[in-house]
Amino acid sequence: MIRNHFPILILSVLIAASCGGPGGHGTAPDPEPYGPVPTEAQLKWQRMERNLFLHFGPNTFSGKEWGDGMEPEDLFAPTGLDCRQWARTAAESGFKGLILTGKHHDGFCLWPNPESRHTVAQSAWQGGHGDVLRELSDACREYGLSFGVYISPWDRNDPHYGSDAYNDVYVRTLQSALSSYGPVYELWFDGANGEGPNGKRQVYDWPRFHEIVRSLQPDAVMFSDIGPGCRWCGNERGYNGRTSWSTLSPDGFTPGAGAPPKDTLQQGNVHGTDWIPSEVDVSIRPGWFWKESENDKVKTLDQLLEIYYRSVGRNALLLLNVPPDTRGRLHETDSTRLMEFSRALDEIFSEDLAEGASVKATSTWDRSGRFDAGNVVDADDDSYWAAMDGDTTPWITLELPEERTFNRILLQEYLPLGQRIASFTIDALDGEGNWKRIAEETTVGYKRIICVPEVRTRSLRLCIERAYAPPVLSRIALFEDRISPYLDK
Ligand code: FUL
Repeated sequence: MIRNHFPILILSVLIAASCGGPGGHGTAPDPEPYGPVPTEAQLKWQRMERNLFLHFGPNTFSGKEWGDGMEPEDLFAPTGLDCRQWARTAAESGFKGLILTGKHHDGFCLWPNPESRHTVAQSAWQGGHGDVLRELSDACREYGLSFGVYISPWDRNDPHYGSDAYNDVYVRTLQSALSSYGPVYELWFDGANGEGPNGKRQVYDWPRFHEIVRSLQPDAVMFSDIGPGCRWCGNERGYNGRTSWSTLSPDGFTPGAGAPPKDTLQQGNVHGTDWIPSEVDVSIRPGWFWKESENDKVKTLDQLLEIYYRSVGRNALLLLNVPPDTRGRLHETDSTRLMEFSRALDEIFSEDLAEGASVKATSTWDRSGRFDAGNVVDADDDSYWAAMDGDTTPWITLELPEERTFNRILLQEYLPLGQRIASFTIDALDGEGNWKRIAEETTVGYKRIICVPEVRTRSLRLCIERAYAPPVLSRIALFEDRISPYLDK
């Protein structure tokens, strides 16, 4: 057997020797992943970038943020529920998925959950035959959107809350919500864990909850403070850490009161054991639920753009809450703002000013051409530049076809190989031929948009100052934002 392989072995040794082997010459084995990497589902999730959150339920009608679970079921009485309007608005404004509060802390279920006596089935709405999960999941399919659901573990109505029996009830509740409405892209586990109707608190059986989700919806990304699919960004004001690792070490922590400190959630753990990227959840209004009194407090376009730069532009996914009103429609002010937001993003990011640039790097993985520096300016997410094996401080230079003006620099690491870059600088060549520092930052990740004052130049240089493995970048792009005054500070 060995003898049969001998000539092939000699041949490959000869080829490798003549090409120079790994390290910038000839062809080398493809770059290996570094550290934890995303699953296919996490990668797909991250590429969605912007999703909508919909807080809807009895609180919409009572004006409360947290219902106490004692509200009569008839309180839930939308006068003209139109989930197709939610989905149409989301699709037209560039959002890819929707997450509905199927059950908030009051325990009221927006679908006829057989485990509960506090649901749409006990209400007079649609004669007790209504089902918001059904209507929304159908609308999502119609508009090509992904459907997700929030099912609060904290339940202020369920009489079993505070005993082992509640974990069984909750598992069967998940089972009911996850088996009847088609694919679910994200399951939202809220960390709040207050008292139930009898004053007791619940010890949640997280491993069981995860297991049932995995068995029924293997591609659903599970959100909680600490994952396992994606993590909370540590605040509800709409920003991720300026340094943001998609890795986290969740061992020894629990969602809720036992979660890691807020700055850890914002920044992740540089050498975290698991791939658990950050999700930024924030409301377009002061509260999570719709209130008449907040119709004039909808966030401005500038505020939304700032949130975009501090979430998507900082290696996180943006989950923007836009709560339906008592009709069961997105309010006109909110839907108009979403359209303005989407038009502004289209305008800002429509013209990539790095197009046509000639790109050179101080090192390249090999000479196969597959990992060349030019890959950072093509439109293909799956092509990337890789620096030479062992080189963790390469530079890459962009020579533009002519002088161009921009104030946004977009970088993307090629995530299937893990997150590697820990710090970098960017310089631009000024009129006198001097390199001027325009940015000094830390992580990149899925997407990093650096917001700088206007720069006019023909040449730009990105220097990787620190990386844990040779950098792999899939994109460098330049844009001019004439709408948002936001600058990184
Ligand atoms: C929190 C909840 O207590 C709020 O009501 C809201 O659902 C927010 C998204 O998460 O933990």
